[in-house]
Amino acid sequence: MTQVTDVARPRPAAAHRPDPFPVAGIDHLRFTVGNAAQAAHYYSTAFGMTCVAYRGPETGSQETCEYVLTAGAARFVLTGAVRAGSAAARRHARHGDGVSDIALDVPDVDTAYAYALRAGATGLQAPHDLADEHGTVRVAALATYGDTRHTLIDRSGYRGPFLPGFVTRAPIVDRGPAIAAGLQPKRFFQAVDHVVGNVELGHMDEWVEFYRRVMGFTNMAEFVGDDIATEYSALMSKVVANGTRKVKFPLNEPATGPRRSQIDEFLEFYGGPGVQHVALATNDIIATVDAMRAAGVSFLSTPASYYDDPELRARIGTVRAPIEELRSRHILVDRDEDGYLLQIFTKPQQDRPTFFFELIERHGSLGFGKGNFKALFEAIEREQERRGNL
Ligand code: TYF
Ligand code: FE
Repeated sequence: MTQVTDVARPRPAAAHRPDPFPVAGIDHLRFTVGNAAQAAHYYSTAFGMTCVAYRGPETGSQETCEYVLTAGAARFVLTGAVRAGSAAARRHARHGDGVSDIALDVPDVDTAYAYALRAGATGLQAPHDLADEHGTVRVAALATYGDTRHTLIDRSGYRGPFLPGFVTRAPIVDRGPAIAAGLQPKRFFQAVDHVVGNVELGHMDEWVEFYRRVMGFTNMAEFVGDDIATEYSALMSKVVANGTRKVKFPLNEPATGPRRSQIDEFLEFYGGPGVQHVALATNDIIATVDAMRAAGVSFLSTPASYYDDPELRARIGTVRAPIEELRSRHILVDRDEDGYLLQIFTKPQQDRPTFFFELIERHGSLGFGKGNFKALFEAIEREQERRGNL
């Protein structure tokens, strides 16, 4: 079977109007968690990530312990509070585990920051240098929805393991034997595909407008409008992306439906707007799901009837694996005019019913699985019901 590779469809840049806020990609995602030492272990064992850097009390950082883990181009920073009453401890007390920072790789931090402030963004940290023996990094930070931030980073002048102050750290587990035995893929995923924000009722368009005005992002076609919202999803959703489509931010707000919106559940338990899910791009979702399940990660289940639906079967046509292989793993399929995608969603990743992950394997499709929204939202609602939050 032919493998169609992920086709990016960059829009031609307007030559006369250079992008004032170019974003090259996501530099890292920071998760502020209750116990970074244990989270680093989870992401190493269950997500196949590699610990590459660390900073904490042993390296002169008194307030937090931070572990940097990578899988291909995806980089997570896990931050835990060391001291009672510290900023990280206070944040965690309110929100629980979650994404506190979607750090963006920008070529010119000062220009981007100045432009963002003129466009009405809230500055959290003015541009400044961080330096050590490996070189200099330029950083600044902007506020986005809730208590989430965008750190802006230009690391072109740096060769260290992560950022100044971090030291190289050996991997937490040796996955070599499992990889050699064919029990685990070398990488479970290779990049962050998209990062989704949940915002309050009536505020989605404001945040779409924020990304348009501040970062020059544009709307992608995929959205959940009124029609779908009232029928079953109880949410509205729009997607904004940068010019290259490499950075994609869907934004959700609750809608009034027959049942309590999953977005309202998030907002209540998280204590406000925040990152709902991160989609991780994999080139072998079957191997990844098998490895993650074997390590104890739980995924949402899909009724067998989903795979028997003749309409779905006709629409998706032939994909790279037999449907049985997808059905047994609860992997969803969607196809649009550009190609198809395979996707699956984990259950919430912490005690609160808030943040979760998606795995996505794209074969041409630039969408988000619109054809799966009904089945997906029904699966989420089954979980909400089990928690007594429907
Ligand atoms: O990112 C997306 O748009 C898809 C579908 O609450 C989705 O992953 C949309 C809203 C939602 C959960 C998943
Ligand atoms: Fe998604």
